[in-house]
Amino acid sequence: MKMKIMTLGIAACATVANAGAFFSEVEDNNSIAMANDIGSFDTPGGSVAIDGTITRSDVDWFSFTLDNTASLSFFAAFSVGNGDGIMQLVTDSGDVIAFDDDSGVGLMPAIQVENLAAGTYYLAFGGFGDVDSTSVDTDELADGLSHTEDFGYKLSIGFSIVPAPGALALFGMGGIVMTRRRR
Ligand SMILES: [Ca+2]
Ligand SMILES: [Ca+2]
Ligand SMILES: [Ca+2]
Ligand SMILES: [Ca+2]
Repeated sequence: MKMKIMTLGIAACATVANAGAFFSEVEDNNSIAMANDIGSFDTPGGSVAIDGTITRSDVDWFSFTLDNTASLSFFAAFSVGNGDGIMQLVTDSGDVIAFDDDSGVGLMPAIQVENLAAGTYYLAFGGFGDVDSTSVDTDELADGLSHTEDFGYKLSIGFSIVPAPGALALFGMGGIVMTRRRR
């Protein structure tokens, strides 16, 4: 059953345009100031697969920039074993806009956001007990403290970015080129 869900997650990654990039976390990334930058994303979007480890009192922060509004953004974690992860999505100004505990596979978190505006964001991946759902109201940031989880994880991140109206002409030209190639 778990394998089936994982397959679905990978299929979801594949629907995001651009070949996926791979990234291994680099410690110390235990605060927003020390976040690992996973890059900028523009039309048509892209995906990143992250390899990481959560140890006792550890939290991993990642940053990314959207050059245009992402119609759909997803963040999903996978782990072997019984690790219990949590995830937080934070704006550049420190506003916690999403938290999840167990929406993913097993006790792993998953977050899906529609219409995420252009800008820089921070994603925290940590252990259960660090922060909870009240952080969306209090803006308490994950700091690694008050959790004893210890597990390896893979984090799947994807963005689907629809061209802005001004870019539609260019998009049309791309379509003509493709038609010619088929002939
Ligand atoms: Ca780590
Ligand atoms: Ca860390
Ligand atoms: Ca969890
Ligand atoms: Ca904490």
